[in-house]
Formats: sequence, C-alpha cells, structure tokens
Amino acid sequence: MQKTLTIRGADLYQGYLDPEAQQALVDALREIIRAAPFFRPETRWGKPMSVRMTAAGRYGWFSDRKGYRYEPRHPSGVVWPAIPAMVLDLWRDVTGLAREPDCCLINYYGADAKMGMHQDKDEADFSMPVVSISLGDDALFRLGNVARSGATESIWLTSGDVVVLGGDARLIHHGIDRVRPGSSQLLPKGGRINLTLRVVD
Ligand code: MD6
Ligand code: FE
Repeated sequence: MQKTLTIRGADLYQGYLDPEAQQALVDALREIIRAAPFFRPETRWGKPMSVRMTAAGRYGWFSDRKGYRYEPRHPSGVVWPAIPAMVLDLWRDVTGLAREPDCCLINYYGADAKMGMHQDKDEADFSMPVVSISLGDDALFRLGNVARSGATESIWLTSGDVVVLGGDARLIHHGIDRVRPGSSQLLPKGGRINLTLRVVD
C-alpha cells in the first residue's frame, strides 16, 4: 500500500493490517511467546523497564546493568523463534529491500507502560530502516529530532499501523508517552504490542 502520512521524516502506513491480518499476526505471536516468554529488561541504571519484551529472528535486543545490546538467545538460553512470514512480507513491501531483518523485537505495553524518548542506534548500519507494527491499544507516539532537544510532534498509533524510520529520520528521537487502555479488543488481556524490525549486523 501507499504511505498515508509523513511526519518529521517518518513514513506512516495507517491501517496497513486489516482486522483479519492483525488477528493472524497475534496468532503467530502467541507461538513465539510460548517458546520465548516476555521478560522485563532492566535499564543500565538497574531500573526495571515498564515495557515487557521478547523477540524473534537471529537476534533479540537486550538490556541490563551491562548496557544495551543484541543477544542471539532468550534469557532462558533458547534461540529466538523465527520471524513470521507475514512480517517478512510486510518488511519487503514497505522497505523494498532484499535484505531481511535480523531482529523482530516484541514489546508489550500494559495500561501504565511507556517508553522514554530514545534513538535506535545499537545497529551497525544506519542506512537500513527500522519498521514498526502496532497491535492492540492506541499509543501516543512522540517524534523529535536527531538532536536530543528541539520541537516534537505526537501522533496516535492505532492497531494495524506501520511506521518506517529511514533516511534522514533513521536516528530521530522518539518514544511512547502513554497508551489508551481499552481502546482495542484485539488482545484478550488488553494492552498493546509493538513489533520493531531491524537489520543488526
Ligand atoms: C513503540 N517504537 O511504538 C516504540 N523505533 O512502541 C519505537 O521505538 C520505534 O516505532 C524505531 C522505529 C519505529 C518505532
Ligand atoms: Fe525505537
């Protein structure tokens, strides 16, 4: 599909996944979460994050007191499950790249979870975009600048929306201020799942 909006260089594909595709993706994620359950990473300052995480692909993103990095295994020792085929199809469609993502990070936001402003910069090649897929409750996404300071703009992401950070927008600061609990019926226990797809090496 065509992008629906560009905001601070981020390309949005609002409603990329229709309700049936969203449900199919949730079903695929259930298998992944069974093999690689959600865990709660700690920041490098030793504070537990409010978001719970797991991953699929060759690498998962991991954080503890030693810092932020990509790991080839879940904390339990199992290798991460494969990235679902429909997610790889979406990546190919919105990026046009033959190169597949190495990591599909899976973030779960409960009613009180948020994610502070950050840059995605633990990857080796910033010419490769980062793609995100939103499922479940609405979330207020804030986009800023490559520099930490300066003006920001916010937009509500809803279930099925896709965001691509590439080109000059690849290193902009961004975060989730809050979710709107109960705004979607997709996830049986409520909340929001965000997938982010990245080339790591
Ligand atoms: C989220 N998203 O939507 C957090 N990163 O929960 C991100 O941190 C993100 O949406 C890189 C590219 C797109 C994103
Ligand atoms: Fe990010």
